[in-house]
Amino acid sequence: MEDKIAKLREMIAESDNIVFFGGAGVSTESGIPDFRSVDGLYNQKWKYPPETILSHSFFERDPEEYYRFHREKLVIDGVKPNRAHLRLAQLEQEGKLKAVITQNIDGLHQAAGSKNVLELHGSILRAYCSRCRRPYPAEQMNKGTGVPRCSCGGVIRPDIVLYEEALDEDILRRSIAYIRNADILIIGGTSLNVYPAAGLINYYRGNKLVLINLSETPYDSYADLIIHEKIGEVFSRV
Ligand code: CNA
Repeated sequence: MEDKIAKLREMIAESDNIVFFGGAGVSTESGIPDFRSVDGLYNQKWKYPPETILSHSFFERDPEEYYRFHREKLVIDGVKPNRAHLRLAQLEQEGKLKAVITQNIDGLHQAAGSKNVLELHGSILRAYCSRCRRPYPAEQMNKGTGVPRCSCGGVIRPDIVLYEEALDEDILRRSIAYIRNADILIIGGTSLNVYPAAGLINYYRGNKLVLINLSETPYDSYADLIIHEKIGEVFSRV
């Protein structure tokens, strides 16, 4: 572990073109459960699996149940950025990190001070009407009860990409460009199981692919440096 941290520290010191690509594991140390860890959302008792509730067709069919899950499981009071978010923001300020590409929907990278954050799956901190697309403050959607409705009668929805929905093409295109041109690509806190996001790794052309994840991923053999440790812990030391 010491050797690997030292190696990563050295790599970071030498580069000014680092790109970070992360997922739910980046926020678990802030108290937000991920999907696939033992205490993640997939292993909790709920009427339907999270993938079903967080799908476009389920949202249309049963917005009431969707919002029960959304408010209980996705919105967590008082969460703060952890050492991984904070160090990434600092690396951007130092001119070393070009972009944070995240699958997370919690807004914690921006809360930590990161400016160039590409949110592949949107954010629960934004809301809009699913019928007329008028924007709404997220507060009302995240805190209220029942199904929030627009003055046009449409259901207000979070600005997140639900399962069955397409990713924003512009964000995807920009993410690919950052990854393709990166000197170092650090991937962390993601099981690399959710596509098309996980496929972004294939656009990297360098030889400094760093993977920081508690559990194994299908891409472990691609990594030039692999660290199976807590990501907040790792970033506090580099
Ligand atoms: P995932 O499939 O739940 O995988 C998370 C991975 O992170 C697992 O492989 C864990 O082993 C690993 N992990 C957990 N904690 C740590 C830690 N402290 N340090 C290092 N590794 C850790 O999540 P993915 O992001 O890969 O899956 C994509 C989904 C999950 C996206 O659509 C997200 O929107 C969605 N999600 C987001 C949040 C959030 O915004 N915070 C929370 C839960 C789920």
